[in-house]
Amino acid sequence: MNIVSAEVVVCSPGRNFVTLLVTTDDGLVGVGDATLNGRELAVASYLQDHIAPLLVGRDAQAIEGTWQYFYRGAYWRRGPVTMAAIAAVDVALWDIKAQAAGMPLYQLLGGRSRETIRAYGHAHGRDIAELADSVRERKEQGFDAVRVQVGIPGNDPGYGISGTPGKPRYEPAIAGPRPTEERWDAGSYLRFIPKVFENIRQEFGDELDLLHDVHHRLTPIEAARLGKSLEPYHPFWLEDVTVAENQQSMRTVREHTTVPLAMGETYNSLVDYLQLIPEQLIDYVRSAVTHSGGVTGLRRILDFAAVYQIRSAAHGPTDISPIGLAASLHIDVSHHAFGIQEYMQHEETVFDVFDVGYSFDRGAFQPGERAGLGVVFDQSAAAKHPYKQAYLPVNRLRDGTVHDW
Ligand code: KDG
Ligand code: MG
Repeated sequence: MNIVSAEVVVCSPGRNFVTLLVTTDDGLVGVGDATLNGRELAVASYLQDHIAPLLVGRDAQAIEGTWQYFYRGAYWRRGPVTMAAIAAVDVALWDIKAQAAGMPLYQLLGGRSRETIRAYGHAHGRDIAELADSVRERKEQGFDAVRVQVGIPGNDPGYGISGTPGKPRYEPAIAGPRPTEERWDAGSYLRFIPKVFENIRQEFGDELDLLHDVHHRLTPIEAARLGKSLEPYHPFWLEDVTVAENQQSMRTVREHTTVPLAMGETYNSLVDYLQLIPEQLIDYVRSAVTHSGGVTGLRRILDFAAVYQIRSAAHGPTDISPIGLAASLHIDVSHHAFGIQEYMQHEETVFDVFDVGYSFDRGAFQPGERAGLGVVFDQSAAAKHPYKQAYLPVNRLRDGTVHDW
């Protein structure tokens, strides 16, 4: 079964997505997600200009060989652009293989390891009262694990907070010619967050799992202090407490707190974890199929993590398209090392373009029983939503110094 065409579509049904469509000589079409938030066109060009011409004529069944051909064969390995492009090829080929086999992808990945896929939802508010309303809403939807993000008094609405009153969703990538800017102050953040956890625990009790994303903003010793101060409220995890490049930092955090730690949404391969995993400096890997070389790349990471009792927690924000999310769900249901799946719901317009076979009910997913990945991409619907330039925000300290976002 040979590949006869590989087409890249960039569309924006509410937000930007990069989709790869791979067609075989017997008419099967596999889809892959290559969305890299705020840098979409770089991956589109990588796929269009450097990968698509080499894909045509290759054996669609040779997934591992094709993965290695684009990973090793390019000489320039790794990096978010390369690995998102390889991910899209890999997922499209797995989709084709499972369609050809007439079974949902998870069956090819070994079949079920569990009955349902537990997901955590997002809650946010400009203050604690608004956050509590948002947590209540998630509980009513059936979530029993909720990520809590809140505005810090005296600061602009920052990471994870919708600045628009009444806007239920937080979408960080804002369409426009330049990034928006936010301001950040670690001192007021560190003083306020324990009060937030205290209030939310008081109102919602001990059973609800609470997660929090620091988004790389603290120094290691600040992160250690945050962890210690939150221990009485037993968070499910703290995510990205410090910059992800220097893995050594996580040792300082680990030595000071028993709060579980999650990291990895900005990583793109197994080798990014060569210190964090064997030294057991984290409890959850946050890699997504879309940003870590596809089903093939992510399964390698999870097999390695499993040796050290570290579990998966696939990144699932709105910038992972329904194709990337579906691929994740097939791994979630089949891999032994599953921990939890992030779910930041897509806007309804997204489903005009992506017809999905997965389902979500009362805090849990099912990957669906359609053959393949289970997602059908509607190219004519996509054409009605052209690409819009959009950027993630830039973060600054109070004095204007650029800081980690
Ligand atoms: O593109 C960046 C977002 O996906 C990221 O900021 C979301 O941190 C995030 C999360 O945990 O979902
Ligand atoms: Mg995160």
